[in-house]
Amino acid sequence: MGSPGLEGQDSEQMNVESLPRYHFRPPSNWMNDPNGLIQWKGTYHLFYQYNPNGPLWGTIHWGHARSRDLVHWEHLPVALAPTPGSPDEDGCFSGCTVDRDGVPVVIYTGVRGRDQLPCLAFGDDGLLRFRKHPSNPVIPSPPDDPSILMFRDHTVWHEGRAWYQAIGSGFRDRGGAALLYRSPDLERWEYLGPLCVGDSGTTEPVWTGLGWECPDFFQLGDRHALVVSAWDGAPLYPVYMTGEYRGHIFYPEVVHRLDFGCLYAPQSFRDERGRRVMFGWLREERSEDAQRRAGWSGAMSLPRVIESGPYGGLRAAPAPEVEALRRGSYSLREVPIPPSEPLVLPEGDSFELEAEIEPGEAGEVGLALRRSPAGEEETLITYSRSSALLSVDTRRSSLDPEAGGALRRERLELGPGEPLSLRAFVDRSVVELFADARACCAFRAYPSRSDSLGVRLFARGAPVLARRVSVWEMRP
Ligand code: DQQ
Repeated sequence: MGSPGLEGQDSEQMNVESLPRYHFRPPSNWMNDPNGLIQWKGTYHLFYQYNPNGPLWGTIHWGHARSRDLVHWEHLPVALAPTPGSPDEDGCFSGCTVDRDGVPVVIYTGVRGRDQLPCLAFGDDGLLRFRKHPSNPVIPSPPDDPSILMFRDHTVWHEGRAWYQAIGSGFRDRGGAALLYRSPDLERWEYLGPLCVGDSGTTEPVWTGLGWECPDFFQLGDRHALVVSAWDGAPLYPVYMTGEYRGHIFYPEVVHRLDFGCLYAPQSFRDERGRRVMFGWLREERSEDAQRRAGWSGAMSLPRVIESGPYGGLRAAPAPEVEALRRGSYSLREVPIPPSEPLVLPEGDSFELEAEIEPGEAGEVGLALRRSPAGEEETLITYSRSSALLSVDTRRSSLDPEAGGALRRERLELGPGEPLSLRAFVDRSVVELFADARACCAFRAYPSRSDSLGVRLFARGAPVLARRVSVWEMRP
């Protein structure tokens, strides 16, 4: 698999080579959270936080795209823009869309000065034009409690004969929170109390931050899940909690990071087939200067289908529709890999790799991506069965000092004899890794060399067995 033809290579090499080819993003400028996800009369709508005026965060609008298959997207005009002199004059922050008796209604956070308050907008049938509610904000202030640190972002659902929404928040000295409201019509809201409060004092099993951004609350089988983006003054990571929802309070039983990479502010929706489909914002990991020079920032994850997993966990796997982008497959079976001899796979910067590997009891199995011929640049994914740790190391992904880099680790226990199942989606500067659909890590790598295209599987310490390896080039 060669690198595709590149335009404008001379003017901005890092820009051209890092721009993803099959992950969604607007043609230029800044993008962050997915918003307002909905399948409306068959068509998927993806809105997103967007700055039409530049490649860094600011003047936040709602960008818009639609798709018939979750994979091929059509860009549409901006859906929501700040209205001067109104409660959203400084920004239309994150929110969601619901169907109120055949009318698409957007609930978002309007920003004016220091105020961040819930606002409504009504869409036409194509979701192309939105009319803002004349009485915005529909909740005039946060609950009267001086320990409330923040109040923004919305998850809305219908239950019994009422609408409910939870708003992202946090209590000083207690931790993140989702505050619950009820309404007969989405326009008049009554505060019921916290749906759930985190605990900023604990680090086990996962610290959930000082505040929760972008709450997403839904039922999955006989349990409920609350997904929040943990925040401590800056974005940390997304966390999911599963547990019981009883008497308008959510009692988490399992708490876990949803993704241990750069994914943030995920949002999900139930599609017409009944699937829970999620998108998340893939943050940049290079310097702000590099983003400014590139003229763009942020990418959307692939659509992930969320299901219940064992022990109250969640499983996330790319929607099967993504397979429509595959072409030219390459596959191998039952290949032993000794520590002295890596298994060299086809080169590329835009592909999907699926592997099932027997990691052995001793040593490590690894996958090197975006490797230059002599290894000056490489991105490493390793797994050790004995320590049950999956690592993603981008510290040597790039020789460019502005490219960032980190070592990330997540626990991943495999059952006795269970092989390691990996799926990696490489899309220039974007990588999304799914390990057995249980541990997910989206991350960014910005190799500076045009020959950093090598891909190899390797063993450290003891031989491993690659039971099955497939690689597909991915269509833009
Ligand atoms: N992004 C939005 C906020 C949200 C944050 C602003 C999360 O609504 O809290 O762009 O990334």
